[in-house]
Amino acid sequence: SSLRVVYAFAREMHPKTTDVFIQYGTAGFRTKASLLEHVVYRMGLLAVIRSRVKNGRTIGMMITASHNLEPDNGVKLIDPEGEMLEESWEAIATRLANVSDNDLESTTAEVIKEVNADMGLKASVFIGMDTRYTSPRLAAAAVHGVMALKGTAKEFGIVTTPILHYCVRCRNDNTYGTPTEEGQFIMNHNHPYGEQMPDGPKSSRMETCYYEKIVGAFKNIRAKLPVHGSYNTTLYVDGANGVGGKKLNIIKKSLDGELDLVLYNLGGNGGKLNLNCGADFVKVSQKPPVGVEHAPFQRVASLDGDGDRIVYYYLDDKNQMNLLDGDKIATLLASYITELLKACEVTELKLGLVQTAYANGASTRYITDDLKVPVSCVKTGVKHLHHAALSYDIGVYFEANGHGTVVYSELAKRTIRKIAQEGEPEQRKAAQLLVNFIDITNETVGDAISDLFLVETVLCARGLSARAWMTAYTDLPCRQLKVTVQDRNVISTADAERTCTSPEGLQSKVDELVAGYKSGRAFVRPSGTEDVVRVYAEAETQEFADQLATEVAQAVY
Ligand code: 16G
Ligand code: ZN
Repeated sequence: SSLRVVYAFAREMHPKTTDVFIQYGTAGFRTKASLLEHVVYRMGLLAVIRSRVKNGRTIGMMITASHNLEPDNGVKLIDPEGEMLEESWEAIATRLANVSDNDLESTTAEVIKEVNADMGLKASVFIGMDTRYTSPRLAAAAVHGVMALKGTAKEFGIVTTPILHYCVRCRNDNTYGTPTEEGQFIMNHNHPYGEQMPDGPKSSRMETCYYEKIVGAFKNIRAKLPVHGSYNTTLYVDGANGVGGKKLNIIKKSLDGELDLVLYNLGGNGGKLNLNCGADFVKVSQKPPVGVEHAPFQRVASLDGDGDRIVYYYLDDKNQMNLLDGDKIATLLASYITELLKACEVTELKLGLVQTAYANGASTRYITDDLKVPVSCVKTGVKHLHHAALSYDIGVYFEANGHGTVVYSELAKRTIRKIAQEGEPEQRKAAQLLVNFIDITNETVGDAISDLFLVETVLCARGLSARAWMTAYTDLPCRQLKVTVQDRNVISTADAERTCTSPEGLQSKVDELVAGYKSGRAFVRPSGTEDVVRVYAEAETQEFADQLATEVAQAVY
């Protein structure tokens, strides 16, 4: 059949040239870019199958390796609601990625049968990529995979990961917005033998596109809340030489003094992607990034390479690093939402916070004792946090590394919108702010750009400088290390990765070491993205945290 010809042809173009086993991990497939072409092609096939299982709804494919260095790349699938691929499909993805070229056709047929996909349905896949030089080639492989199974591919070009998540969500739920960035170039690949996709949603439509929605809502709030106190409208940004900074450069033009963005590390001047810069570097090394000019106490927002993480920091007058990480952001947002809910006199909505084992112990104590907000701890990886956050009417989730967002239930949105229209004047005012706050939020996934505008909103509303924000609570000094072992999978964990269940004896050793330190806490977990074991420790002083981390690392080794 014609399908068979296209399929064989496309496969020839993206043959499997390596026998290295690859696994769909916490954030999809991620490895050296040179090992990925056949994987991405096959994920194109899988995206079509997934779309058909979801009744033709749109699936997303993002080509990125996030905060990893330039030689790496990766691919992950996005489900119709804009969420991460359903976990039960990860094994299918892994299987399809690893079969030989000879077995690819039969395995694909098996998968189609197993998941009961109706291959007569149309299928739609949105494809986006980060700024890596290997990304266009991989995006092309994705398109070929999609077309081989008669799906329709729409290429978004270079976008942040969260923008693609947002567009997928909008395509499947047009009440959320229009699935485009503003004025961007979109290429449609309608399969010659397949059903033509009805013209995609047009950017000329009245609904708000990504930038308009976020920036519009931000400006709305600014118009209601004047700048005051120690808040300063200048914000420095470390773009990690990736896509996030580039997008902020577009947004910058539509801001009229509400926020003065000073952008660094936009990828020019030989700046290398994520190299000694970006959110992950800043958080893990606790050092300022290269490529950014610093002024004492000037707040800086540091993004990661694909724009789904953000941390803030400032250097003080002694050039000391003061980090405002995901925990600080989560507590800032949660406390502001709580304040607005109180002003709305809403008591029926339950707000909760979700963290991982990496959350600083001081933040967890602050949330419980001072904010008096319920807090839960889940395994590392956005999908786990996102899922747990959905159990609250308003769920705030953040990893300490700066990945997070807020999710609002339909009930929460309905309740708040109603008060914004019908409440008493004071209630109405607070509810209207909340409505705008919700619109700034990208609820599909953590989004550095959306988070940046949320943080700036709260700081401005409260008249806070970064220094004042810092005083909410004092972080316990902490240290992260990685240990290379022969097989990281010999380590298994329970209790949201806070306890090692194997190898035998390791946890009691860790307990013993921790007991020797005041305010000590430590855990060991196998990485989901790299072939290493990670160690985290915190203690009363930096020296003790470093020492504890080293001792625990030795126990692993
Ligand atoms: C991925 C995850 C991130 C997690 C990190 C942990 C997503 C989108 N990203 O980057 O949330 O913190 O992996 O990496 O889920 P690790 O398992 O190597 O420590
Ligand atoms: Zn990222």
